[in-house]
Amino acid sequence: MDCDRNVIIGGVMTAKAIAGISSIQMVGNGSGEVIGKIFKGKNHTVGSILHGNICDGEKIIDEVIIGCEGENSYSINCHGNPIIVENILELLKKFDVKIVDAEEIIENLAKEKFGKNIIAVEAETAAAKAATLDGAKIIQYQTKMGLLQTAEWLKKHIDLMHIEDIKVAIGQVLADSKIASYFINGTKVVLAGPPNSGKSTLFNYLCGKEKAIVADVAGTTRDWLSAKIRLKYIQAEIFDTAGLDAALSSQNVIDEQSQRRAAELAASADLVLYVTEHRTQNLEHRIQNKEILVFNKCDLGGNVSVDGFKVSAKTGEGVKELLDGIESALGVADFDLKKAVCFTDRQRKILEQSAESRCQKEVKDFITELLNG
Ligand SMILES: Nc1nc2c(ncn2[C@@H]2O[C@H](COP(=O)(O)OP(=O)(O)OP(=O)(O)O)[C@@H](O)[C@H]2O)c(=O)[nH]1
Ligand SMILES: [Mg+2]
Repeated sequence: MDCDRNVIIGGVMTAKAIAGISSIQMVGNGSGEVIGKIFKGKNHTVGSILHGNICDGEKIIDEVIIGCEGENSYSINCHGNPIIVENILELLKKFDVKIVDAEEIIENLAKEKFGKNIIAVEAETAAAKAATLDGAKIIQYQTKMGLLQTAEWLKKHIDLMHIEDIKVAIGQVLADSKIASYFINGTKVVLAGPPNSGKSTLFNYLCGKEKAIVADVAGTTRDWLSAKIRLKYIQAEIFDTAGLDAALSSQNVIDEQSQRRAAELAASADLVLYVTEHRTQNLEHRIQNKEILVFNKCDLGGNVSVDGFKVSAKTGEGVKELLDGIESALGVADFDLKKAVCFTDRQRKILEQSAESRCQKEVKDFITELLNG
């Protein structure tokens, strides 16, 4: 998106919810004149905070506090009632203010603030959406050190480096970025395994509520369910799926679909918890890579010969260890937050392309693109 200062943009910066106050931001050349036409109160100067009314002609819309943050940047802090907010936005439209979403405004303000440091500009919007505080910290670190520093260093020294060493360095950044993305975006964990093994019971235990139907009947779950849970370091979206059973695939259209969906979800997961009964240890549908084995119903006894987590979704035994195991398997438990990582699709694509490069010159061009946009 280009930052055209001659178009005045405005939008709501606070979440859409019932709230005491809302904040509407307006940026672009001529914003001050718009404020002059709709605000009745003291004259505004840069840096001032004013109390007064937003008016449509003689009609008062709301009593507000206006922050004059720059010559062409204003925040209108009004009451949070959505009708008031809507009325102010409608009024702004009358003065040719283009209403956009908060992300576009943040990006515009960041472009103003950081100019050509595109990584810092991208960081502003990405950090606002980060799923955890550590995720936001990782992003902020990339704007001065981390990715910025690594890219600048590579650009400077690339001609003296062997192409294979460059690829190893870039490969490391990409591998670390995958783990960083769990802090930034959260992770997808899928419960899969044979029917009746206790997947839905475990899902409910992890969510802390009876969300999924549980029954002592194989094939209880057909459509998948998901819920977001907070682990020690990251946020995870967990999915409960239909029990995997080859015989069900050809039984009828619904079972065929639920089998396919379960397999697709498992394939797209960051991590699969393969849940099987402690006593039977049915490993027929294992996903092998990116999975951990969960031997459920350990309260009923039995011995396990394979590595995995012994749990009881009924009593909660072993679940804490399982949760720690999830974060260890994803690599977040001991992840150094001060690593160089990429955090947008643009950055990732450029790094992936540079890792495929055949010569230093090609890599240099990609790194220049990474830094300059
Ligand atoms: N004793 C014991 N019973 C359990 C445990 N976990 C689940 N069960 C029981 O096992 C039966 C099946 O549980 P579900 O959670 O519905 O199993 P599921 O894997 O979701 O089954 P499908 O949806 O058919 O694939 C229910 O009767 C549960 O109460 C456990 O840890 N211990
Ligand atoms: Mg189920």
